[in-house]
Amino acid sequence: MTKETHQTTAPAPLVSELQHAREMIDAAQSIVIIQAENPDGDSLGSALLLEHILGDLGKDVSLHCPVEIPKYLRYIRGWDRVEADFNVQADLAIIVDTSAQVLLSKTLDQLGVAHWLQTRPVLVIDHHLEVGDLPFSTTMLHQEAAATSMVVLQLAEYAGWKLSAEAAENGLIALMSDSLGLSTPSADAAAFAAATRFVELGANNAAIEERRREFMKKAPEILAYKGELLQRIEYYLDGKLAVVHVPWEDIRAYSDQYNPSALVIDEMRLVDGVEVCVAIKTYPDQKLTGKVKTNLPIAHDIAGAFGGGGHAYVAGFRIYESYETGLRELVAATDAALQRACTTAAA
Ligand SMILES: [Mn+2]
Repeated sequence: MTKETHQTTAPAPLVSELQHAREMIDAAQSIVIIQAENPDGDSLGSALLLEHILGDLGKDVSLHCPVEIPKYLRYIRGWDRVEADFNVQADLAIIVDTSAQVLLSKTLDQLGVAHWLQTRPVLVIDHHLEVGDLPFSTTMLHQEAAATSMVVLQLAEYAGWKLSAEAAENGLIALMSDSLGLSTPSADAAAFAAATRFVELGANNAAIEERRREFMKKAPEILAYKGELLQRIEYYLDGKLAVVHVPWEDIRAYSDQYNPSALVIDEMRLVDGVEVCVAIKTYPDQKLTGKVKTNLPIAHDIAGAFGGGGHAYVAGFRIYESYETGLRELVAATDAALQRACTTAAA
């Protein structure tokens, strides 16, 4: 058997990158871990994974995210340690799971934080390979992987840092979250190997899933409301575009308990012929937000037509218009994006 077959994680980033990241952490006593303003299971799980590892190394660690951790992520133990305040006493910042300026604008707007980031060491640990556009200099530790927690795991194994069972649990949560339970195209052998490693170190996937489900439980009236929303879905462009409208009265009545669009948007994606799903929420001041989920990689394209953005399959936008006008523009933007996708596929 060759040595490679024993490799338990993805091809390592450059050893020099790992070494540099390790030196930065070794040199710091107080470390702030930053999540961008779109926290998800990977960013939160990876932040907590790092918090446990660095805490066990004797570091003082604080967790920063400029927005509240969404309710659906609160099955992840430790979410309540994440603070909106940025600890400017820290001597190192680690940004997890992003290197896009637009996602850090709320952090950069906090008093003194932009200056802090321009003058202190900043390490970015990420699994997106796009080159970032951060307005301050950073050291990157990144590689193509199914989740940021896999890159953190590599760093820990390289540096010889121990992972407690709590650390491993957060690493597994991050990985399962970004890979939708190891079912996305990014879930390669390295992702399964990392999952195995986290389980060996004490993570229990069934227990995590049970907690997550317990947290997803909803009141009977929410299920009834879901039935109403399902009745209201409308189809355009020969059934390729599915739209559901969530007016302000619904937001006011239900959103404390459950995000209305999250109740139905994934099911809309599972309808024959549907390529694009949009949940439009309308607010009293004519603000209108659109959450876009797609089966073709055109979500960012559609959101971009409204000045919004996001990822290939999930994106969002915000405009100030009436519902009727917004809907008309959405149909046109979706039609154009679908045509571009067809042209690209045919080329
Ligand atoms: Mn991620």
